[in-house]
Parts: sequence; structure tokens; C-alpha cells
Amino acid sequence: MFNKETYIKRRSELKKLVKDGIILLFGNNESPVNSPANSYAPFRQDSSFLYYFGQKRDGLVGVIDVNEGTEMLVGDDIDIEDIVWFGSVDAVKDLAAQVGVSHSAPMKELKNICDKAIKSNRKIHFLPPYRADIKIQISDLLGIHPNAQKEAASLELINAIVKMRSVKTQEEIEELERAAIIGYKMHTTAMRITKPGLTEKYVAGQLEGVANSYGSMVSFPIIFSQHGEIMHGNPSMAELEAGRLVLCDCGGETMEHYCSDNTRTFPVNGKFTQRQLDVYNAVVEAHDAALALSKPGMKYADVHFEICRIIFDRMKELGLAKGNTQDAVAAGAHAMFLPHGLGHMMGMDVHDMEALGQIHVGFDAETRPNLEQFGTNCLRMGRRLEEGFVVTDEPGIYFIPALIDEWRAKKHCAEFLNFDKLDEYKDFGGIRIEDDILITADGCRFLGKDRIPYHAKDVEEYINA
Ligand SMILES: [Mn+2]
Repeated sequence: MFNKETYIKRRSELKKLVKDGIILLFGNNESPVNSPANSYAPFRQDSSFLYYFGQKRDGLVGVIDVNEGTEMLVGDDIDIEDIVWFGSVDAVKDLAAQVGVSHSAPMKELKNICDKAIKSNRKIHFLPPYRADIKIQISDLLGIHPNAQKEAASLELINAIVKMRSVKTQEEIEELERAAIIGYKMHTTAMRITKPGLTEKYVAGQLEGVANSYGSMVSFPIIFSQHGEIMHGNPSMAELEAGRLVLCDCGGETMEHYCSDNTRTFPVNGKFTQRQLDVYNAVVEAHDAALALSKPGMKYADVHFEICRIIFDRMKELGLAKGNTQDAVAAGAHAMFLPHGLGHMMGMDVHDMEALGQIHVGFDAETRPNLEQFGTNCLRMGRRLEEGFVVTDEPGIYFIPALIDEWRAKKHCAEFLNFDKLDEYKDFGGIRIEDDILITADGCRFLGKDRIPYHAKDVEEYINA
């Protein structure tokens, strides 16, 4: 964990932003796989709890009384049975002291705290829960049915946390740089070991081992698939085939749970075909254009649409698209090739703060999401960039057979697309290139010491070295 002053400062800032009431920050509990004692491992703490209370044990709740200015860590000490099986763990009051919190209490005390606050008509702030056990806990404590909790979550608390967690401090950037090193090891391992005849699952399993060996865990389930056109395709038992591309989207978390998230797409046998290169280079161009455009004050939605125009122009050159590019992008025709957004915030969550609600993280009063248009409705980040933001730059071009058929049948954007030519690409798959960028005072820079190769020539050289 960071120095306790970090957590003291963060909680003090949070109190100033929230102004009134009691804040409950729920840590996560162990999550059973197939029996109560067999849990998903390693344990993953909630990121907002981690941000303000720093402790990685299960079964903890952070309580901040904004009006009184007091802070408390609530949780039960482990008993001798637990010590026998899992070893000794610090008492809750010591865990509290380690992060500069002066009060602690057993879990049963939380009900009394909530009852008292409800009786005095005080505002109780909590975040939208995403785990069923926490929903039951909130239901027991506050009498709010799980179905009503997302609505009842505190917008003041959400906005305050988004404001704070969006801007990464120096010590957080150092953690993100460490995560980038793990990501580099994962991706270069994939490039080195991939060869025809291995299964997708074999390579993905090795990458998971890399993440576990150098840090805490993977930052999300590994995507390693020859079906790159499936956005979140799971690695299968399919054998890797010479002549095909494989898409690898993965990242690791440091022991402090800061993430990396990169994507590379490369030929299984180490050599791009000309047909693959034509599409690949368009993605490289889009990826590099985003780097040139991203800086404080720039709306990420505007960067996204600039990238869509570049991709659409290149697809026109290949005979896959036609018509006026501005009009085509306005109509959403580019989503045939790029049905997702350019990127998302990244930090302690790979899609940073996604559990708080994407509309509060990626948008604001000035920049509103367009939920009507296919593809554009998937933008996770649209608002103006600020110094200290960390976002992903992840353009892609995909050929999704079902989408080609659907749009042809509906004549959707038919004036901008050449469906006969698209049919020829139904066996192509998909390409995505993704890096994590830090917004600096006057532009942006990559996170991580070494670049994972992504220009086609560098990729081929690396694979064949
Ligand atoms: Mn990503």
C-alpha cells in the first residue's frame, strides 16, 4: 500500500467534496467458486475501497462521517480457526492504524451506526453495488431492496470519487508504469511462443501465468483468439493456423491493483499477407493519429470520430466503402468496421470506475453520450481530456459476418458500403491495436518503458528474431 498520508489526504479531500452525511465504502468479500471455502483467488478488493482505505483484506467496510469528520474501519477480527488455516492477520484496529484511521469496530456495530443515521434523517452515501452479497448487506443495513440500490446510490459520492480517481498522482503513475512492464512481458511472450499447432488456450494460459508471476493477477480475462472480430472472444481449444491473424488483448495488475491493457494482432506464422497488411496499416495509422491528437482540452469523442474518418477513408481505398466520409461517419456507417469506442479510462479498474456508471466517468454536463446510434452508443469515454488522465487508445477494424448480413438485409448504410466486397472479408477476422496513454501538460505519452512492437515490420522482426 502507499504511505498512510496518501489515504489520509484522499479521505480529507473526499469529505470536502461530499460536504454532508455519512459515507459507506464497502470492501469486497470472498467470492466462492463452487463451495463456500473454495473462493476465486487471488482475492480482489473493491477499487474505491482500496483508494481510500488501502487494505486488501475481505470483510471490511470504511465509514466516514463527513459532519463529525471521523473515520472508522469496520470488520471482524479473524479467529483461531482462521489462523490455523490461513495464518495470522493483523487485527482490524491495526489495519485501521496502518492507513491513518483512528477508529475501528466489529461488523455488528455497522447496523447501529446506520440505524442512528436513519433515525436522525442523515444522508447515507454509498456506491452502486455490483456484487450480490454487498446488495444483501445494503438491504439489511438500509432497508433498500437490491433492485432499487443503483438508483439510490449517491450521485454526490460518485461524482466526488470520479473527480479524484480520474487524475492520477505521481505514485499512481509509477504503479501504472509497473503494470505496463507486466503487460509488456505478457504480450512479448505471446509473440514469442505463438506458432501453428498450439491451441489458443495454451498461449492464453501461459500469459495468465506471466501476469500471476510478476504481479497480482490479470486485469481482465485474457482475449486471445483467431476470431478477432469477436470483441471479447475467449481463447478456445482451436489450433492456431498459419496464415491467420491472432488478436491478443490482455493486461496485468500490480500488487497494488493498478492495471495495464494492451492489444496486439499478429500473424500466427510471423508474416503478414498483403491483404492483412492493407487493413493492419489502417489501424496503425488510426492508433498513431489518436496519439497526435490527445491532449488536455481535447474531447475524446472528437478524437474517436477523427479516427473513424481515417478508417472509413482507408476502407474506401480497399473498395469496401464508398461515398462522402463526413456523411458516412455522421450516419454511423464506420461502425461496420469499428463498432466500439476509441478507449476508456484506466487505473485500478481496467475500465476505470466502470462500476460507478460509465455515464459519470466518461461523460459530463458538456459531453453527453449518443445512445441512439449503433457503435457510437458503445463509447466509454467522450469528455475533455485533462492532465493526469490515463486512457486507452484502441482503434480496430473488424469484419463481423453476422453484422455484414444484417446490414445488407436491412439496407442499413447501403449508400456507404460495398456489401459484395465485404462478403469477401468474412473470413478475415479482426484487428485491434491498443496502448495506455497518460495525458501530459501539452500532449500525451505511452505508459511503460518499452514499446510492445506494433508497426508491422517491427512485429514481424520481433516474432522471427
Ligand atoms: Mn481496453
